[in-house]
Amino acid sequence: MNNDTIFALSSAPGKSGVAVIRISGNDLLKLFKRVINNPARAAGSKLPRQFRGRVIPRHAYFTNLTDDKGELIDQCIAIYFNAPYSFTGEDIIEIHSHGSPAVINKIFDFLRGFGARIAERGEFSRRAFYNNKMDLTDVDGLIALLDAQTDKQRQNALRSLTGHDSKIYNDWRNQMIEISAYSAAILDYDSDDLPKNIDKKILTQTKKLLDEIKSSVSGFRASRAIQNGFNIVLVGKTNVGKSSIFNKLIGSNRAIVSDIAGTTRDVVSTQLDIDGYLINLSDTAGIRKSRNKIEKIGIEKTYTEIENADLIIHVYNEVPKKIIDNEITVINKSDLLKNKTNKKVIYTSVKKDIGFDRLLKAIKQKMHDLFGNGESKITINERTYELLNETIIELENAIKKYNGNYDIFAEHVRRASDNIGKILGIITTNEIADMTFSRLCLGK
Ligand SMILES: Nc1nc2c(ncn2[C@@H]2O[C@H](COP(=O)(O)OP(=O)(O)OP(=O)(O)O)[C@@H](O)[C@H]2O)c(=O)[nH]1
Ligand SMILES: [Mg+2]
Repeated sequence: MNNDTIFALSSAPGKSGVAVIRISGNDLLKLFKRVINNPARAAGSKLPRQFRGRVIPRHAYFTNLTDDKGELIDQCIAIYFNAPYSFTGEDIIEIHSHGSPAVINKIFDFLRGFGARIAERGEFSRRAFYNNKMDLTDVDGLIALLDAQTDKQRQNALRSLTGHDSKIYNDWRNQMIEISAYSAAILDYDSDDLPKNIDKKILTQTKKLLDEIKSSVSGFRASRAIQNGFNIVLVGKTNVGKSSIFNKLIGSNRAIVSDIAGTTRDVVSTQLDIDGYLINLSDTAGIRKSRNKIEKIGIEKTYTEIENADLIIHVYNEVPKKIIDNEITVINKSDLLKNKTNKKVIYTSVKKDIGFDRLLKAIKQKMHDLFGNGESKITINERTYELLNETIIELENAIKKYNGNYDIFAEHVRRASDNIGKILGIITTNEIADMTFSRLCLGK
């Protein structure tokens, strides 16, 4: 791996109060001494003691940063993090300058003068990974945290960033290594030399592990819904008031409403935050037999939305014969109805603003059912999901083929442990690492 000196703007690009430029490399003490060789004086305070060659790590130095010609670039704060006590495990310098594009460019030029180069996407984290500062699940957590929009996403991301998930994975992996070592030992050693009933014990332990991993994976839908949003789709016949309800729920007139049946053609979607959960709400074309080419395409799209939905809000204008269990059944235009006694449905009226408290409550209840029961103790993404499923298959095969075949059993358990190793990045192919780091932004 390269360990030349890299730098990047770690704060958001553009104009800001303060910009943070981060530099990582092998030995940055000389560069740091150059950065702080012109101490600045904070308003109202004395000039700090002149720097006498000894740099204090993690200390904020206020400095007049100058270029080669001695011209002032900006007044900055500079901090030195000595290896290995830094994010990347290398020496790191942080320069906090004024957040102006002109200043930032000038500092970049200054750093290039020292032979440093701009970092690639995710390169800081990649270095942290190769210096054993983070494993891949920590990096997954970091990516999720930077993407987090809602409080729930923040909580889950932090949980994996702070090592909670790697602890569980490491525990699983250690157990598998132990199981496969014992099963190999059964072949090589006398039973007197091994713990009592070891054959039964390893089988029981493997089954227990399998159950635990399976139950974590079953929370994937919830995990994914937290990360990508919970998909709610409004469906029903034309003209029942789907677009009106959509607008009501989001509090703005995004979707076109008209008394012409077949108004909505394209799917109209927006995101909202309900109780800290990210919701993707979609309004769709009303379902009816249509000869209109465009409307037909719209209706096709409705079916696709239904397939990807976590929750369907089915809108009618009168109580249908069959109420579908896992949908929310809404009877809209209830201002036009006399009989409103069915307990299984929610009567709404956009016109009279009736029933939306109940609808919101029902949505929350459905979300609670999904998240409350299923939410996994680990955060699973597409990458880890695939590897966990492969782990499950290996463990199932191990148990299936157990029957005294300890070498085959050991081999399957070992393969299962390799998959967990891949999740952690202990066993890594460059592809996995590349895919993960390329999802990070510059400066991370
Ligand atoms: N009386 C009454 N009229 C309503 C209510 N909700 C909607 N409408 C009217 O019903 C008509 C159809 O509403 P939309 O929201 O466009 O219905 P839609 O289900 O989206 O229709 P399509 O997009 O064609 O499938 C409009 O004229 C609305 O003003 C309601 O609660 N009561
Ligand atoms: Mg509509």
